[in-house]
Amino acid sequence: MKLGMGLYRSMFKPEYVRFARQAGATHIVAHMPGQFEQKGSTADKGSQGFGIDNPGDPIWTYQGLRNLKAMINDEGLELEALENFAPQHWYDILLDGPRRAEQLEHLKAIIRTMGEVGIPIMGYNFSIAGVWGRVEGPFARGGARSVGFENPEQPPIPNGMVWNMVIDPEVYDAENPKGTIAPVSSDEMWRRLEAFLEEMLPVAEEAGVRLALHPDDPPMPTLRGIGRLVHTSDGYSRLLDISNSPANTMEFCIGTLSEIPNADIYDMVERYSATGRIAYVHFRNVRGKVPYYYETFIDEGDTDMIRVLRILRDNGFNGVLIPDHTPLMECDAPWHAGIAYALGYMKAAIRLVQEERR
Ligand SMILES: [Mn+2]
Repeated sequence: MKLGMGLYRSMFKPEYVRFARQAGATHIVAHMPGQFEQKGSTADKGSQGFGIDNPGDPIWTYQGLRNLKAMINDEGLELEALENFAPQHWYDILLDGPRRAEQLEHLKAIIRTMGEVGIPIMGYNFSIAGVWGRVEGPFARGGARSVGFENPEQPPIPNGMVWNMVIDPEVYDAENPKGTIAPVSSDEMWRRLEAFLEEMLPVAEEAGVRLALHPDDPPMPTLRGIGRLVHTSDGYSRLLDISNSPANTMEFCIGTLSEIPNADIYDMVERYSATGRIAYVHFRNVRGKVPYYYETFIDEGDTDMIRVLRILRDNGFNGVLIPDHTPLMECDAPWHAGIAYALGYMKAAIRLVQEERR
């Protein structure tokens, strides 16, 4: 098992990679879209959700990805995965809209480019509502600020917003009528995911890239009128049943999965790590389950994270684990301190479970 760290788009800089190395990480997961502030909060920013999706970001070109990987390699780390397509790349794939075919071709080109550059995993979250509705508060130990979910009212999604980001009006179809996105059933979302994978998996296999699906966060059965996919303990099983392709894999989020009601996180870790199709792990802890939960420090939530590591070890998981997100610690560098705390804990815990086995 390998220790990794996730970086947001604004953090693709040598100093952040060196910080990861100093904290013991060997791998980077690059979270591609979004304008998350460096303070690291992923709570909503009002009516624009996470913000406006930056159109034409050159990071997605061959040159952009090659430079990103080179920058990370120059600091002595590996680039393990890209995380999340930009909403502008695939809103009509999610919405089954008129630009679907064109957008599929663009995503295939991105996957081929990843193969050429040598980036082995593309993490994705097949969702229209996206990560939405979270609040920020002093929910973690000692009043550390973190995000939570408190069964919010769920207004429908305005047209022009996908994955909780606003598509740039010059990119999004200007003729798109005002109003809101009509409800979509969960079965229809599964149908769209299957159609997406049918097109993408052969390309990914040929490029040597694995597509890794994140569970729906928060794991509600519907969010803002849109059906969700992986929000029960059987959700990933349905994903894996779609195709046996080695490119059809999971971005296995311990935090999100442990928020699923009436489900046992250790059973899920056992069942799914035994398939060998976990591409990488989001290793974070949480207190509570939907529709009420709070993100915590790694050692204070409902889940025994060391027990999770032992199961992963016993099933031969040899991929990367990243902290995902953490509470912010009270100091001049709240995000850095929170992540460094998680990485130190993870590094010791991984060594512990590996030594136990010898
Ligand atoms: Mn996650």
